Amino acid sequence: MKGWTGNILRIDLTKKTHRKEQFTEEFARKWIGGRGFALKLLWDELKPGIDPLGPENKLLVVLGPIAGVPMPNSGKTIVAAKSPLTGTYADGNIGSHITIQLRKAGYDIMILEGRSAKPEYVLVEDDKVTFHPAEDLWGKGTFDTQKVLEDKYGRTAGILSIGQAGENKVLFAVVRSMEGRAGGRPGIGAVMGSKNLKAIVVKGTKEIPMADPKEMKARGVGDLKKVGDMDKKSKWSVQGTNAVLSWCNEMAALPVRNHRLSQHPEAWKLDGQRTSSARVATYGCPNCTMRCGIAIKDKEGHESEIDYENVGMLGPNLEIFDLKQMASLNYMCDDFGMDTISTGGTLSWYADAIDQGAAVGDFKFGDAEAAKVLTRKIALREGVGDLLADGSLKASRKVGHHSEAYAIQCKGLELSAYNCKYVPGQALAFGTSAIGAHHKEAWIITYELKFSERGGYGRDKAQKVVDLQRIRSSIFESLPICRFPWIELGWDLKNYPEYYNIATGANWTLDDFLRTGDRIYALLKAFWCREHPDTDRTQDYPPRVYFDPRIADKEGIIAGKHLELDKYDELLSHYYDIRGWDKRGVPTRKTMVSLGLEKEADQLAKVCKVSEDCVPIGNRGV
Ligand code: PTT
Ligand code: SF4
Repeated sequence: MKGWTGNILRIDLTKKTHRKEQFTEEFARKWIGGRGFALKLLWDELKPGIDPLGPENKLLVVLGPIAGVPMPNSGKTIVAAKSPLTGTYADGNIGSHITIQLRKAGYDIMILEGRSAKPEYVLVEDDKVTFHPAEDLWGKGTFDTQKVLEDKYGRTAGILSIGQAGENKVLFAVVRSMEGRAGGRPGIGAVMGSKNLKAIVVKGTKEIPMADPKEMKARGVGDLKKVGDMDKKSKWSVQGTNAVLSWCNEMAALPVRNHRLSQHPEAWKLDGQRTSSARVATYGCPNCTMRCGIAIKDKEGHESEIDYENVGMLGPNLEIFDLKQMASLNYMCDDFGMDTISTGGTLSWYADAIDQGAAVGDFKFGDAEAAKVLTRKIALREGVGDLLADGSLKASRKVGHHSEAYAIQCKGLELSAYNCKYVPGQALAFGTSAIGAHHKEAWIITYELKFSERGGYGRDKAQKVVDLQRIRSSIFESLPICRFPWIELGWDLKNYPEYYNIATGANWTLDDFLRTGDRIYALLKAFWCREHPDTDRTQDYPPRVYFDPRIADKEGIIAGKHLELDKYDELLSHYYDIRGWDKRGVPTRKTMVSLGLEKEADQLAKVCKVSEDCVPIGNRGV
């Protein structure tokens, strides 16, 4: 097998054993790598209904055929498990030296099973696996943990770690790597913590097998330079991801005050120009010539990387417009190892619930000092932090008083920083994202607001969401590789099948990837259905408050506008038609069989009703 190492490293944390297993070429060609591998393995190996924080859950670190080789932006790793936040398959895409080191150690997949009796970290050095006590690291933040392990194993060792949030099983704890990287929004850090696993360290010395190593090297060197030059010319990484903040504000798509507003006159204080001027360092992933991570300092001098999602959710969404205060919250999330998006979304829900009289407390929008106190409490699960550490949906269900309506989440995962109260296509993208409301599945907002009718429900939007889910699931999450050269610089998509072919000796076209993307998306949704057998189309709705005329903006370019339920439902039906899913949003047997998922359709049918075929849109009666 060329391109893939063909090896799985399976580590049992309970028994302290490990073994090397092989996967077949058929498996590799059907699922590519990254998300594809992780999804199929978790589908096969996890019994439906298991406790995500129990020892029976598995933590996967997964690569693919061009991960870690010197190709543009190929330093990404997938971390995956069943999520404690959403109760379904979850993954995150994280830049890390582990991408290169694990491949050089001879593996594409690492599966961590069971649970250590005491805090530990695992060290993988080629074929050797050792278990080390981590009591001295337990209770430390991710910055210190990274430093201790780097001092011991070197700057280029592959290191993944968790902070106190993961240790305390905050349901939106992330895994961290290097100075600035964070991945696994739906609680992959909590799964790692539940296994008493503080860190994973990998060092490898082998050659990564390639079908055409000469061509790979020549193409890689040339393309890395070309992407770097394109970036310099376009100046994209001068402001990086936060360039989008002022655009969102202008377009009335910014989350302000828990999405009750979509614009704010003070938003400029946190825009790309301000964050770029405050830059004290630049971070990036391995194998990248774009290096988009802008690091700034807070008042105490703590340095952390800010990206648009972090700024949007910890800034305007909480009505905090002081750059240094926002930077403090960001630093705390990074050090505790906690997702900035869900932290911001849960805190804003809490301020809203107090405002609406649903919860008792003294936290208010705009109170940065109180937000910092609460952030610490969440990470340590102290006092009200214990409630908030379960995320906005679970917290709202405990608090009651209709506060679930303004928990800004889908399938339990808080929305990334785009206010969709009058952006139906992006609302559909969040609603149908099978891992919960993450923009990485389909970011159609720029297409929608630049090239399509604002507020319209045209079928083109459903098609666009499907197209993006196809491309992202198969190419970017499964090779896996960073999508920014394509999104931000217009680097041609056709490069990726070419890289894949050079690595594996295959002869794939873009269409082969798109079809695999459909297979992955059908199994992703089937995973959700298997875990939630009574699922229905309302699980693919955006937050209910978007349909409520009472929260329409009072002024500005979308004054009085909001989403309309009957039209959204029709758009959702178009989406299901394109996908070949029934009116509940469950993939039909016919669709699954056509994608090579016959066995999986049988398995799904044991717990959830699976329709044979779709009902044409006119007969749905929605
Ligand atoms: C990603 C999500 C994002 S997406 C952001 S900012 W973004 C937030 N970053 C966080 C952070 O930082 N610290 C923290 N404690 N929590 C954070 N939560 C949020 O997590 C990231 C970049 C970015 S920056 C984006 S868009 C792109 N995402 C990619 C993706 O998803 N797939 C892909 N193939 N390529 C991508 N390239 C870009 O990578 P999750 P990273 Mg992350 C500090 O993991 O779970 O998917 O959540 O990976 O290495 O840090 O790079 O405006
Ligand atoms: Fe990492 Fe940014 Fe480079 Fe992508 S563009 S590989 S996120 S540094």
